[in-house]
Amino acid sequence: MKPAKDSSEEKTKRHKKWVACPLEDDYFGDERKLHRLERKMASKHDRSKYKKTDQDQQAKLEAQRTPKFQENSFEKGRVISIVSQGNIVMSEGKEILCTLKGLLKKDRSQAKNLVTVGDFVLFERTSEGEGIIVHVEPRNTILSRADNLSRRKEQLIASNIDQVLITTSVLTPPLKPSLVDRYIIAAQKGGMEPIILINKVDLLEGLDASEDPLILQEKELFEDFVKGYRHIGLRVIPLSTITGEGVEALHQVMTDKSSVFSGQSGVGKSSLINTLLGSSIPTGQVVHRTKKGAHTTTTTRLIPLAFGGWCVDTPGIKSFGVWDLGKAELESYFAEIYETGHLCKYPNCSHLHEQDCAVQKAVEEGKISLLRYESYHDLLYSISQKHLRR
Ligand SMILES: Nc1nc2c(ncn2[C@@H]2O[C@H](COP(=O)(O)OP(=O)(O)OP(=O)(O)O)[C@@H](O)[C@H]2O)c(=O)[nH]1
Ligand SMILES: [Mg+2]
Ligand SMILES: [Zn+2]
Repeated sequence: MKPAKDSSEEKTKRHKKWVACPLEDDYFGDERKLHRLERKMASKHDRSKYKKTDQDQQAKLEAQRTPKFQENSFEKGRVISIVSQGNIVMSEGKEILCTLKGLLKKDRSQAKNLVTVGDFVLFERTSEGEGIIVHVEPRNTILSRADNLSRRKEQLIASNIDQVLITTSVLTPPLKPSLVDRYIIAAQKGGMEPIILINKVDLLEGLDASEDPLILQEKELFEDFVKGYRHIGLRVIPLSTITGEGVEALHQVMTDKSSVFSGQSGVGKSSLINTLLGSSIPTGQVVHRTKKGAHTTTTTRLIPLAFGGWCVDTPGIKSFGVWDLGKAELESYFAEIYETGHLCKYPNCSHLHEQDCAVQKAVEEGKISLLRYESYHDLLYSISQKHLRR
C-alpha cells in the first residue's frame, strides 16, 4: 500500500476491496448488512463534500491531528511492539509505554490498527515510563493484509521495513506456493523487497527421505519452486536451523537492513531469529496430525540487530489476503504471464482452456513455472469470488 491516501472517496473504495485467501477459516459476513454499511459510509462522505459545517469540522480535526512541532514539547520514538497494555515506544534506548491520543483513534475506519510496529511517532511524556502518542510520521513502506474477521479493514503488520522475509518450510508445514505469491504481491505493493526463505530443508535429506513418497514429492515441489521463482529474479534461500544451511546467506541479506519475518505458524521464524542472534525467543512444536504450528509467538516485535539493522518477529498468520487487489493489478505482478499472453490467439484469453494459448504452451515447455501459473489462477479465482466471501 502506498502511504495513507486521505480523500474520502478513496476511503470508501478501500472498504470494498480485498482478496480472500482460500486458507482462511471461512467467514461469510451478512452481505445485506455490509451493503447497508457501505451506503451509509458513502452518504456520510458525500455529505461532507458539500456541507460547509462538515468541512470546517474536518479542517479542525486535521489541525488538531497535526501537532505543533515548533513547541518542541514532544519526543521522537519508534513503536517496537504492541501489547495489551498499549504501544511500546523505543526512544533514546529506553522503552516507554504509550497510549494513543483520542483524536488519532478517529481514523479507525480506515485500518484496523492505527499504529503498527516500525512506526516513527511523536509522543508526549506523562511520567518516567509512560506517554501518549500524538502523531504518526508518514510511512515509507507498509506490510498489510486483509483483516481476518471483518475483511473490510486493512490490518497493518509492520511499517518502515526494507524487506519481507517470506518464511516457509518444507513438510511441517508443507510449502505453499500460492501463499508465497500473496506475500510477494503484498511486499511489492507495500514498497518492500520480497525474499523467500524455505526453512527445514534438513527434513528432505534424512535417511528415510529416499523411500518416503511424501518426502520425495515435497522434494520435487521444493526443487521446482526454487528453480521457478529464481527464474523470475526472486531471491530464494533454502535454510535449516539444524544443519546451519543458508544461515550465513540470511545473515548477509539482513545486515544493515530492516526485515520482517512473516509466514505461517510453525515454519520457524523465531527459531531462525534465535539461530542468527543467539537469542532465546520461545519456539513451539508443530502439531503432528495437522502439521501446523501452535501459534507460539503472540506479539509482533522489532528487534535491533547487533550486526546492523532491525528485524521483526511476527505471530504466525492463519490466513493471508492481499489488501486492495484488482485483476489488472494482479497481472502486473505476474509479468511473465501477462507478457506471454500478448501472443495468445484470443485477446481476452483466460489461459485455461483456449486453443493456441501462448501461456499454456510456455508452461508446457517449462518457460513459465507451473507453480506460478497455478498461483495466478488461484488468485484470479479469489478476486472473482470476493463478493461471495465477504
Ligand atoms: N527440522 C527442523 N525443525 C525446525 C527448524 N527450524 C525450526 N524448527 C522447529 O519448528 C518448530 C516451530 O518453530 P518456531 O520457531 O516456533 O516457529 P514460528 O514460525 O516462530 O511459529 P509461530 O511463532 O507460532 O508463528 C519448532 O519445534 C522448531 O524446533 C529446522 O530448520 N528444521
Ligand atoms: Mg514464533
Ligand atoms: Zn492464453
